[in-house]
Amino acid sequence: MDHVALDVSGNTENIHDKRRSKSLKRHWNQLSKCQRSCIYTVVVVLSLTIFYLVSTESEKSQLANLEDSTVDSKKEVLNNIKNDPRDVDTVFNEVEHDGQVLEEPSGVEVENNRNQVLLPPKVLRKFTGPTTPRQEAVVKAFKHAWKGYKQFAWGHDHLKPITEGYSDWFGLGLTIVDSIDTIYIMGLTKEYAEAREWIEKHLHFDVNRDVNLFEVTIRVLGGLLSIYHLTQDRMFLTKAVDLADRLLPCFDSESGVPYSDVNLFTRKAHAPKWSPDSSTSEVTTIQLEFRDLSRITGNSKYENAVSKVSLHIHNLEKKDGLVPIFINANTGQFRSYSTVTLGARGDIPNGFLFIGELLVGGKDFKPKMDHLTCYLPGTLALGVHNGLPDNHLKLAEELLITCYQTYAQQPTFLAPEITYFNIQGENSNDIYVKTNDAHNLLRPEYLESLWYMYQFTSNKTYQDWGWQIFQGFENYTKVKNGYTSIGNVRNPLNVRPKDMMESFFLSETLKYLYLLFSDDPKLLDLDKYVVNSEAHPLPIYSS
Ligand code: DMJ
Repeated sequence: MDHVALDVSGNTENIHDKRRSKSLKRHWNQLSKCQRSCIYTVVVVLSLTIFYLVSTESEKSQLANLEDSTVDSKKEVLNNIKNDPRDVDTVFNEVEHDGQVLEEPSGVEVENNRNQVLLPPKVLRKFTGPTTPRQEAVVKAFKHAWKGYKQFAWGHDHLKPITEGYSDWFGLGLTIVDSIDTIYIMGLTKEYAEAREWIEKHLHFDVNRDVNLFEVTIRVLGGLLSIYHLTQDRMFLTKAVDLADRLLPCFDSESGVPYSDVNLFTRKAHAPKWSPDSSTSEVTTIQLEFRDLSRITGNSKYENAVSKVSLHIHNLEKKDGLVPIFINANTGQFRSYSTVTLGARGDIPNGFLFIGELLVGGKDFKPKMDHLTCYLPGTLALGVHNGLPDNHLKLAEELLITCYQTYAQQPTFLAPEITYFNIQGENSNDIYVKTNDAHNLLRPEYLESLWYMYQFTSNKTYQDWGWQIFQGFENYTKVKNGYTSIGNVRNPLNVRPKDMMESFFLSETLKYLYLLFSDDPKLLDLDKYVVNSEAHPLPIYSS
């Protein structure tokens, strides 16, 4: 038997090599055909195994490199796949939407810890347009409003439909950004293209203007994030990140409770001009948007800012668990003796349940209910759906009836801004409206509640109530160039049009009506989406 000698001398190397090769060749020739085939097979199998092991290692190291770099879309998708229970094909297919290859990101910075980037549950779905006659009527209303806005107020915040003009509050094209997800959900492709193009080309945030943190967060940041999730179009995300970075200085107060206003260009934040305090509801209602942004980008700074506020307010001392309406950003304390607007309830002649206000730090009760409060039945129902006690649903149903009365008792079938309740039992009327409170701003809160309640109970009466209210809007607020707020719901002969169509009419009011009239209970699945304060759906994350 030959052996291989270890030769350390350079001179003899070639001779040994030749001998060894001759000897191997002789052995090979002596083998049978079958033996040679066996050896071939073993060599091929071994080579394939080695090749597989080497390429797996190389892929692992590529992924590790990605984790340290600024993201680009393909890298992000690759990375997200690691955290995503869905299969690779599903995720990649979703990145191409409706045959449109998605934008490369520009300037979206993502923090290094890529493991923090979470994909939401699979929520992408196609919205193909109205399927019921009532939905068709709502889409027609939307198109009418959009046409007027496009003609007379394009790129401005709000349409003034009577004087054929516009009004600018923040100068951010509010109506477009606020309503683009409604457009998408209604399946309006032409309007979607117009809105998307305006946002891409004209929505810039380096404007030397003070804006309100809450309003811009719920309407603009929420709008951008929502449409980003619905379409996966990264152009919207890029804009959202830019905006959020300009809003963040609001949170740089001593207490962490945000200032109410910020200049988007100088990024200087401050309290409102008329008061040292921020509004408690405003500073606490901007959680979803900032948390969502941290989940998408992997940058925890947005979530950190808002969760600090949440923790702070939870830790403050409260009376019966209720909080006053003002809080100081510097001290982090509630304003003494301020009103609690959502505080108590009492029976009136026909036993309607309502929400009143506690004044002077909770000492006096005022039987007054803003239309804004009619969001509460829906929120209670959502709570029950997510595990809160069942008796909250009973409360929700009763409040829903009371809010219905605020519409049904007016000859226009439209609710006033504020309703008072007769708790003295002086006459047989349950409710009354003061002249200064008789306006209707096309608000959505009650329709929002009807939609939630319909989602969870399937009670078609709620659809019918929504339809009655929609007829009220059609009869008394529809004008030649859109829809207008009105000054008096009590007089159908003179509703006193106020010449203003707020963005939330398209963002919320018409969206909730469209959803309410759907025959598909999962058109917007409340186990997959959570809806922000301005009706912008955002995905629910598992953690
Ligand atoms: C909207 O901007 C939002 O719903 C906000 O939370 C309250 N006010 C209006 C609608 O009435």
